[in-house]
Amino acid sequence: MSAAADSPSVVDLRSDTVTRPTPAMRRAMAEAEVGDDVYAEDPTLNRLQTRAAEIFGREAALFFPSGSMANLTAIKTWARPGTEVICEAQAHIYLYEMASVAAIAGCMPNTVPAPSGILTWNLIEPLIRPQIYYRAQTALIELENSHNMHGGTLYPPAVAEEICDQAHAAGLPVHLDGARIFNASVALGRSVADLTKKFDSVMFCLSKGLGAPVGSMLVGSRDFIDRARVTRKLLGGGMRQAGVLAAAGLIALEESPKTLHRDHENARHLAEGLAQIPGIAIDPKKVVTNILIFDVSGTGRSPADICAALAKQNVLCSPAGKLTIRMVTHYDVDRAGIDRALAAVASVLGARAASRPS
Ligand code: TLP
Repeated sequence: MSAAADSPSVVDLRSDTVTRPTPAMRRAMAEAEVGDDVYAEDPTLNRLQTRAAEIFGREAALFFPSGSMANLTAIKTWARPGTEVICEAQAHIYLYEMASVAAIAGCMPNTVPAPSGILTWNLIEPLIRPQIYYRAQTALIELENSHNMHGGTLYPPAVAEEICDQAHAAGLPVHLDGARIFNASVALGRSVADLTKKFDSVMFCLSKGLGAPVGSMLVGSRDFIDRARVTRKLLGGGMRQAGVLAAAGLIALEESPKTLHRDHENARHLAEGLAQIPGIAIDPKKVVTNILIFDVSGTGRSPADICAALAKQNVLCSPAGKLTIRMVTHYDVDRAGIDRALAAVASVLGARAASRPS
């Protein structure tokens, strides 16, 4: 796949993780001032962490090689082995992180499906275990915003705030998987600091829509981040001259949020075009960020079969479920690329192109 994915004629909609570092990021990486981060002596990494904490209005931040490791570190820092973590039934931590919640943190995920992936306190409260010594205890609640496998859906800020308030009243911390919290911020017109202020810890990714080659961050209180640093080292995540990565991360943090609205506009345009192709079911109004998940059961073809046929036309995307396909927009795919993808889907499904190139 990689040779094809490298060609400029390929429209790669598999994920926003495929974005390449910009020329400015590459320059900054080459010139980065570095030191040994296990001694906390990498000046560029320290700058990134300080800046991330500032942007989120928190005391401290910590850099990670991946979002999965940052989520696991947060879970392991908050929750002892033998306790439970409440999350939505299609949460990334539950479906796509190698069962690390159980395998490494020693916790049991306690899941509940939620409409559009958006939990409410009413859905969460019945999952909290009674405080009886012979019952496993609830240790943490985890939310995901935007919600990946529900198509980039968003928490109404009041719903997330109520969950945090009620959880705190019940003595429980709340961790946010905010891999794409900047997409949420742009779509909702609220700052990331405002959207996340009630969470006890927040993970966000530099390496998705923000375009950095590597990196995710945890933000929280100084005490939490100090403990998370210990957990990260325990997981083998102590890094040395990570400033070469942080240099790209700093640019991602400052510059990339400004252009995310284009990815959202492209996603809506793509959804509107797909909705006109017979056999595809998607409601474009529900596409509010950069992820589309659409049902292809009406085509009589499997998602894998459609994705394979699209790959032959240089359009890359992936099955999301037995009946669905996921496409993700990002800055390496422009409007012309989106229109090429639409034409390819129409041709693979034997329909007329749903959208003229703009
Ligand atoms: N998501 C990837 C795949 O793993 C599905 C993608 O292509 O979307 N939280 C959320 C909500 C994510 O979507 C992801 C990655 C992660 C955490 C993990 O980040 P990484 O890949 O850096 O470990």
